[in-house]
Amino acid sequence: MKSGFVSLVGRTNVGKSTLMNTIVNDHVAITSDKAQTTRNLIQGIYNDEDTQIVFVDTPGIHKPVSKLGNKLNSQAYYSLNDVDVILFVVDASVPFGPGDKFIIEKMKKETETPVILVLNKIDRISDDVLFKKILEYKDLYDFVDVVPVSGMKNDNINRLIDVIKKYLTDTQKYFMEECTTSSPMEFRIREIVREKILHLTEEEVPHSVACVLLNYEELQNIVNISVDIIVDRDNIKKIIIGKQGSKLKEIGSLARVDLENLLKKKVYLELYVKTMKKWRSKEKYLKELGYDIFHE
Ligand SMILES: Nc1nc2c(ncn2[C@@H]2O[C@H](COP(=O)(O)OP(=O)(O)OP(=O)(O)O)[C@@H](O)[C@H]2O)c(=O)[nH]1
Ligand SMILES: [Mg+2]
Repeated sequence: MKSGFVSLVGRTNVGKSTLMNTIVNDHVAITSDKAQTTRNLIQGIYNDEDTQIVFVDTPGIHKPVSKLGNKLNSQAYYSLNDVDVILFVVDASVPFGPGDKFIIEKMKKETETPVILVLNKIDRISDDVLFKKILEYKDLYDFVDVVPVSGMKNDNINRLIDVIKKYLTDTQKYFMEECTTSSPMEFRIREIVREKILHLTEEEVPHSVACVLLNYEELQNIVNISVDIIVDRDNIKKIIIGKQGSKLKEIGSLARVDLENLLKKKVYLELYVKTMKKWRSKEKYLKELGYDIFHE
């Protein structure tokens, strides 16, 4: 039996959460094409006959413009040294950028942990381009290995797991085998609602949204759930509600399908949209909204 912790770090949008979901075969972290989808450290647990790997998904590292932004970065850095291996995930279908360079410099300064370069989204590029990418990245850092994958298409994931296994140092199980994540149900519920907002709105909306679980009541045949959607401006509130409530209705029905899958029961979901000015820069609200649960 081998076990250990592995963190996924990289720029926003490179596909860290998608990759982790594929590895653990469950939707434990929400994903979207918007920047900064992940806001917390999220553990995804992988099991096979002789191995347990705890993956730690992190918020994409970026230039912070608010207290929330700072918090997200500090969580990502925090996961560099407490793990057996780091997966540095890059999007192989876009050029190497200042964001990647910034993270490489950070890793050079702040960690001795082995780093595997994961070239993701190879479903979007030719073998020729992939070969060039490998050469381009190889000399930038002393990576212990390079593994091209497609998290979305489940391509070459077994190879990645085999490589990770070489660096695991523990021999004990941390979680029961049925667990795919350590996140509390309350967190998973509000993240599902936030994911649907990310999917159904445009770029300006997502960053100003946080979700809070107001009520969870499990009856014999149904679960009653209410979630507050907190935004920092009234015009964002209008966008989320939509014409005659149409957008909010759409968000609600998509979220309900996922919640019913998660809870294996019928769900009655109520959503309320509220404005709370500048919540992203108010320490107190960040705490209330659950943004430092791994730091205390
Ligand atoms: N074509 C392709 N798209 C992918 C792949 N993996 C992820 N994506 C897409 O890339 C976008 C970002 O994916 P996420 O998994 O949310 O990215 P992330 O790195 O977790 O982003 P942050 O949480 O913001 O740091 C989504 O639209 C995914 O569907 C892949 O292997 N191939
Ligand atoms: Mg993510």
